[in-house]
Order: sequence, then structure tokens, then C-alpha cells
Amino acid sequence: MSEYVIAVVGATGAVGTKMLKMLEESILPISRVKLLASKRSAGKELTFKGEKVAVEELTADSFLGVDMALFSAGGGISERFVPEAVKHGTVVVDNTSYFRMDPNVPLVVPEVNEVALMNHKGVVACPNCSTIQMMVALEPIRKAFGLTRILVSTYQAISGAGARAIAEAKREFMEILNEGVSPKEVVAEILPVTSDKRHFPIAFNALPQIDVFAKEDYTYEEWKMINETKKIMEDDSLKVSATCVRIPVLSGHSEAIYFEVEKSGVTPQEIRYCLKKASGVILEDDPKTQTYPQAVNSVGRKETFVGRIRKDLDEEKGFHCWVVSDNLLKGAALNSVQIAESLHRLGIGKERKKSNCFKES
Ligand code: NAP
Ligand code: 12T
Repeated sequence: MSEYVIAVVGATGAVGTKMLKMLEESILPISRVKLLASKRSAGKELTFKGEKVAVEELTADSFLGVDMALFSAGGGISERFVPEAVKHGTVVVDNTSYFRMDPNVPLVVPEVNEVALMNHKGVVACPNCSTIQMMVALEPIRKAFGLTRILVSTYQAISGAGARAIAEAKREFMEILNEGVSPKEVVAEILPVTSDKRHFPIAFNALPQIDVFAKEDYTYEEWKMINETKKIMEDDSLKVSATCVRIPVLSGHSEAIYFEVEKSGVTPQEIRYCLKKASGVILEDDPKTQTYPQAVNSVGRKETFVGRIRKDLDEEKGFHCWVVSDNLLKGAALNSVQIAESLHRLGIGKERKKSNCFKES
């Protein structure tokens, strides 16, 4: 069987380290992993399947002989180095937002739209973490009953913002709990967004800003959820709006989702039944026993958990639910590795074609 040389770009990061773990657990035949990061990490050793592998500095030549590359080192790195990888015939799964809305780049959640991979031209994008878990939960409902509107509020974990944000949150909690510093007085330098002008504490707080502000006073994270949903569900007329909030949870994104179905007379029981059979979903919904999805229980799990399903009190076709998943696994590393597995299964994981999304020839 043909084996893959797989590069992980951003291997030392919050997502990259989980990618390595997901690759260890994957059915993909892997002959070698190449771990790439910044110059700062060059020489550092990580473990893959019990063997130590040294991290190398990412350069334009890193992709020689690499079959597939999983990118998770920020949009700027993808902008610069994904074309270099594709030039070498490497098939790229990009986990950053840089290529997601490019019409030449399929945006894939394998449970939902694996067939979109067939059109790839060297690059496949992994959606935003908050979009992925929403798609896993809502696509089975869309298929069964049609979907006309989504209103989502997220409760997003700190690990989504990377290793430095996790360290900042831990430090804030320590200062508040061990040294008696007031939550208003701890000094923040990373959250809500490193590159933005102002920073606020996350400990004992809730921040209604994830990523920078963009048009119509929505944040870019909110726009990602809106635009990516329409692209994945292939429905520009679908009404979608989002409010994205960072909360002091380390891992596991939660979402309160209101949705309207097309069909009349659908019951919560029918929606539960539909989700029970859905791939990648675990239904946890029993108010009698206080059973519902919780962020802490999602950590380390590959599935998306759905519960609190109930009818809206006024809108006949409206429903509410609560959706939770490990943002670093299904929200990023696992979905990327599943895309790689799908590419392998479909026989399109090793493309050495001349034509690619950067250059038609
Ligand atoms: P992180 O913990 O800060 O890790 C960043 C990684 O990028 C590290 O491995 C870092 O290497 C590497 N890197 C930084 N600058 C580099 C450079 N100049 N050259 C090569 N490598 C460089 O961040 P993270 O949370 O893992 O996220 C990484 C990226 O993944 C994000 O920027 C985002 O685009 C994407 N992401 C996507 C999702 C999603 O929703 N699908 C979720 C989270 C993140 P060093 O250790 O050497 O600095
Ligand atoms: N800013 O790659 O901060 O779309 O939680 C994912 C997560 C961007 C992305 C976050 C972000 C992405 C975050």
C-alpha cells in the first residue's frame, strides 16, 4: 500500500500538537511525519508513535517529497507557504481562515460534504471550529426537514486562541485566586485578539469579541460562521446570524442554536431521532435526569454532543438546541485529519498534477 509523508505546519502549537495525536490514531498509512514550525522551535523534539521527531524550521523548500501537509500556523503563514507546498505537488489541508472562501478551494466537514473534495486543486480548507460543530449537528436536520434560518450564540473556549492565550488565562486565574488581585486589575496582553489595540482579562469574564471587528459591526469570527455555513450547506438563501463569545473554559466550545426548519409539524422527538442516527453526533438530551452536553465532558472526545432540543414557544418551525464539541479536535485537528483520510480513501491524496488553484497549466 502506498504510504504518505505528511508535514504538520505549526506542529508545536495548540492545534498542531493535537494534529500529531490525531495522526497517531489515524488509519492513514504514514511512512514519515515532518514537523515544521518557526525558527524558535527548530531542534525541539516531539514524539510520534513512540519515536522522537525533531522540529524543523519552515522554509519554501520544506515540502520536497511531502505528499500531504496540514497547515495550522496562522493565515499569514498559509498565504506565504501553501503556494510553495502546492508547487511541490503536496496536497494541502489548511486549517486557517485564509483560503476558506476561495471558490477554487473546497471547505469540508467530511460527515457533511465529503464529495466536495473531488474538485480539489491542491488545497482543501478546514472550516472554523465553531462552524464545524454546528454543521455536524444541523446537516442531518437540514437533510431531513430542510433549514431556512440559523441564529447562533457561541460560548468559546480559550484554547481556540492558541497556546499563549491558554497561558495568559491560567496566569490571570492564579493572580486572582492566589494573590487576591481583582479580576478587573489583572493585566491582559493576548485576549481577545493579540493584534487588536485593547486587551481584557478572560478570568471570571465573558468577552463578546473573537477575532477582529469587520463589516456591519460583526466580528470576523461571526462572519466566518455566517459565510462558511452558506458555503458548506451550498445555500446562499439560508439566513444565518451569529454572536461569538469567549468564556473562561479551557477546551470545548458550546453553542446555543436557534434554527427554523422548512417542513411544518416537525416535533422535537423527530429531531432527536434524526440526530441519534447521525454520524459524529452523540445525543445527550434528557431533562428528567439533567442530561445535556457539557464542555468538560467533550474534552478529548471526537464527537459533537447535542441536547436541550426543544420547540420555540412562538415560531411553529423554530427549535432550540445546545451543541458542544472539543474545539481542538473536531473543531480543528481531527477534522483536518479526517479530510486527509477522506482524500486517501477517495484516491486523491497524492496529486502530482500540473494544474492547481494557483496556476492553471
Ligand atoms: P498557537 O498555539 O499559537 O501555535 C502556532 C503555531 O504556528 C506554532 O507551531 C508556531 O511555531 C507556528 N508558527 C508561528 N509563526 C511561525 C512562522 N513564522 N513560521 C512557522 N511556523 C510558525 O496557535 P494554534 O491555536 O495552534 O493555531 C494555529 C492556527 O490554526 C491559527 O492561527 C488559526 O489560523 C488556525 N486555527 C484554526 C482553528 C479552526 O477553527 N479550524 C482553530 C484554531 C486555530 P512556534 O512554536 O515555533 O512559534
Ligand atoms: N481567531 O482559524 O480565536 O478561523 O478562537 C479559529 C479560532 C480563528 C480560525 C479563536 C480564531 C480561527 C479562533
